Formats: sequence, structure tokens, C-alpha cells
Amino acid sequence: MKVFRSDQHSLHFPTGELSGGVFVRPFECPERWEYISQSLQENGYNDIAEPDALNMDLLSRIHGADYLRFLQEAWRLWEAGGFKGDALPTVFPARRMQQREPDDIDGKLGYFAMAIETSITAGTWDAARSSAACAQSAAKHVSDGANASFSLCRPPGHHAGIDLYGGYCFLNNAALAAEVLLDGGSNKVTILDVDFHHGNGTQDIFYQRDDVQFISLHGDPNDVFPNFLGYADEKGEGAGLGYNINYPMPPKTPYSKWKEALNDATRNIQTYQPDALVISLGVDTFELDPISFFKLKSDDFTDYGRAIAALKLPTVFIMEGGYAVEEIGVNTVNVLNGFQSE
Ligand code: OKP
Ligand code: ZN
Repeated sequence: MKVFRSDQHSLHFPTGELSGGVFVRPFECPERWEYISQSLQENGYNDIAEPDALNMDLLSRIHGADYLRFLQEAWRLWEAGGFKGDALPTVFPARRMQQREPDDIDGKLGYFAMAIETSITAGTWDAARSSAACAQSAAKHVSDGANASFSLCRPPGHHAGIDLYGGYCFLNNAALAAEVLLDGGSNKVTILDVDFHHGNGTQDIFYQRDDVQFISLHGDPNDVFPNFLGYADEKGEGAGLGYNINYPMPPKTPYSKWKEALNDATRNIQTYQPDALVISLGVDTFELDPISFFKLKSDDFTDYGRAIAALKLPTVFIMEGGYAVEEIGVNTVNVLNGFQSE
């Protein structure tokens, strides 16, 4: 399985993340990428490529023009304001306030943010764009005939909506991969999101569409981030009705229960009959993950990799979360090994 990755991921590394009322070292850190790279190489995934340049026209199919402009100008405007730290929002267009983008950078940050643990830094745009480029190239590889590919995306993408950043995400890598597949001749694509957190951004992007089925297994938003989306009653709208499927699950969910949800998800995928599959692959479902609450063990990742392969669809794996840094490589490779063994 060919791997796509870029060194430019390291351009994004904020000094702190607001967590529990204090600034801590960000959970979403560059070593995550290093551990995954290392495990891939140790396990024979040595067909590694740099991505092609990002196609901004394709990116514009999933993100708004104002949002893309904002991501590119945010750091310059923040610096021009003379601020000392990384760019963080402090004010939001909450209920009964105007949903209008102001000129002031403090206002712009809040207008486009869905969470504030995610800072924008000098290198954020370049890192986010390299991450999206990896997803694009991995999807192109499958669209050109490969049966699978893996994109080592960092920063992750599934919380990034049409015009929203947050949850460590800026550009929606999985959504872009789906667009590349559609562009390359697929009529229908399923995005299966197995990250611990609900893929609110991906849901947002495809909520009214029937050419992309979105299925997410995740911690119940009543109990955990992103808190305001990911409930089971969110089923899509208009043409998209029926093509959005959420499986929220409670704290301490063991693999046996998670697998039941996955089995139901695979039945829904078989009914939909997509031409290709995109996996939003977060390994934060692991029992030792510091910010999550499912109980998967390392071998479980191998098992569900096999179940994904049993769908017999061209598959693009897009890296999302996973914060038990020392085990992140093993758990990621286990999914790929399970997939390859089938
Ligand atoms: C991104 B992905 C920690 C709160 C963290 C943000 C979680 C983002 C997860 N105190 N909130 O889906 O892995
Ligand atoms: Zn996650």
C-alpha cells in the first residue's frame, strides 16, 4: 500500500493548547507523525511518496472562498495586530448575534472557529495545505487503479467544516479525498469515520448530498467533543436525507459493542453500493488515549482493518486523530495490516 506524507506537517505546532483552563503542550503534536512514519517503515510500508501540489479548485468544492482566504491571511493579520502568542479566538457569534465576518482579526477568528483549543501559527496554512495535498494524492492513486493508499495527514481534517476550523483541523482531508474520487469517475463514495470523535466537519460538507454517504462511529456528543453535532437523529437533509449515519456510543464502550456498530455500518455501506471508500482513520478509540473514552486494544485495530477490507472496495485511508503517542504507530499499522491480510 502506497503511503503519502509531507515533512511540512511540522510547520504547524502551536506552543500551547487550552485544556482544563491551563495551557498544556498540544495533544496534536509533531511526534504523532514521527511515530506513525517509523512504524510504517518498520512494517514494510516503504513505498512512500511526497504529494503533488494542492488543487485549489477541488478544495473550493468543499470549503467556502471566504474561509480559504481567511486561513491564508489570518497569521499576517494577527501579526499586524502586534500580538505576542499564537492566534486564538476569544469572541463568538453566539445565539442572536450577527453572523457576519468583521474586519477585526479577533472577530474573524471567532467567526470561523468551532473550538478554541486550536491555535493558528505562522506555519499553519502551509502545514494544512501539505496535509490536504497528501489526501489528494492518495485518493488520485486509488482513482488511477490502486486498491488502497494511506495518507499520513497532519494536521487532521474531519472537524473542519465548510467554513469552520477547530478540533486541530483546518482543511477537511477526507472530504477532499472523496471529491478526488468523484472527479476521477466514481459516482458514489462512502466516508467511514472511525476516529473517536464525531466528524462534524465532514458531516457538514456532505449533509445535503447523496453522492457521498457519511458514516461516523464516535463518543456520544452529549458526553464529549465536538458536543454540538454527532447525534443519531442527524440523518441528512434534502437530497442528502438518509445518507448521513451516526453511531454515538457511551463512555467505556468496549470493542465488542463498537464492532456491532461497525457491522451495522458495513451493512449500510453495502446497501449504498459506493464505488470507493474513504476511511477517516483516527486511532484515539484506543484504551489508553488521553482525551478519549473507548476501550479498544491494539489487536482490535487489526480485526477491524480486516472487516473494512471485506467490503472489497478501493480504499483511501486518511489519518485523523490518536494521542497515545507511543502506541499510535502500532495501532495505525495494525489497521493497515488487517486490511492487507484479507
Ligand atoms: C481531534 B480529532 C482536551 C479537549 C480536546 C479537541 C479534541 C479534538 C480531537 N482537553 N478537544 O478528532 O482526533
Ligand atoms: Zn479524534
